[in-house]
Amino acid sequence: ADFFKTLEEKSDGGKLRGNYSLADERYVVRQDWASYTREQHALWRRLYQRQAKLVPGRACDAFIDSLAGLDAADAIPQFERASDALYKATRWQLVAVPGLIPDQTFFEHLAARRFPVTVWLREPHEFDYIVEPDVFHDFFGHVPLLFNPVFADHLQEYGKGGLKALKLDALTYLARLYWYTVEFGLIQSPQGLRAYGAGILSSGGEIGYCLSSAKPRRILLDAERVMRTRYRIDSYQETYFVIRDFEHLFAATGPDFTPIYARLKAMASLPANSLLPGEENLPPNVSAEESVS
Ligand code: HBI
Ligand code: FE
Repeated sequence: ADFFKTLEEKSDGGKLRGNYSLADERYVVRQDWASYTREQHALWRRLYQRQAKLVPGRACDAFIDSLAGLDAADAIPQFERASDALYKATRWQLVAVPGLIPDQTFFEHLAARRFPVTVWLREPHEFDYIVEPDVFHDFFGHVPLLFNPVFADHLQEYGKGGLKALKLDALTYLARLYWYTVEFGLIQSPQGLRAYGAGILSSGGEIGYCLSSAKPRRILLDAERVMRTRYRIDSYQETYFVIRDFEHLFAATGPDFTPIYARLKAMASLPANSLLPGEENLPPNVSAEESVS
């Protein structure tokens, strides 16, 4: 996928960051929890405390409810314990991985209801921005929503779709779908827009911007439109796609995408900031300050 460098593509043989023992052929490792240092647990607590203060009124209820139950505030979580709780809830499991893994392996895990969680934690100087997912992005950002049955089923279907897309040379389209939903998706709620994307929920700045700024587009999710739309890696998103609820997301990715891929291959992709004729640019939330005045 163009936005993640998988392990093999790391031409510089980039040092793999520690905290694990040997990987197996599915790139699964054992989390070496004892190897995390006091400083790393302290950094985890700082990251967690910053985000935990931001999510009320900004993250969707499903995320907030699950996060509370994960008891992950005081130290880097032990994946096995969280995996046991998750399995009881939605039959998903967590598998520890050393970092980005090849697309095929990634989708095979999702298709089998296994979510890959990176074992290494960013350095203090990466507090505000990290290029590749680390344990904070993966665990804080992705794991809570796996407790939501509809989202959990969607992600397994997405994994199966990814394996099909690989065979149809259509990975670019599915990577865009993942980016604009699982990573940077917004969802409607009676109280206004809320974030459910892991990339937003694990970041300090974008969680406010994505809901309240007048700059980005906000468009109701349509799978084909999402798969046509390029995205930004190195800045806040210029477009956010909005789902009405998780059933909307599940239904949007239900159909067989083969005919859509054929259409998309014949069309030009769209710039990240597109707004097509007839498309409604949904309004941002009235931010707390304004609503008081
Ligand atoms: N590997 N560990 C990990 N996490 C990801 O989110 C991930 C990956 N490999 C590939 C990948 N994502 C993308 O290609 C897909 O999201 C499309
Ligand atoms: Fe992610």
